[in-house]
Amino acid sequence: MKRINDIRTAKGEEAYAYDYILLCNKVCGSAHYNMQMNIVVETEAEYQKWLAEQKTIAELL
Ligand SMILES: [Cu+2]
Repeated sequence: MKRINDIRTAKGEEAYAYDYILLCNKVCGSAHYNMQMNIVVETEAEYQKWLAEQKTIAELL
């Protein structure tokens, strides 16, 4: 997305902003009405950086 937005910005066009929401598609329980998550779209490098910063369960205990 960065490449596309760099091109759009160079053209003087507004950058795209993606905001996806994941919704549960089954009536799975009492909290189903509020089962949603924000999906973040990143590059592989950004994901690997985020992953390296996460703690393991053992580190959290
Ligand atoms: Cu659900």
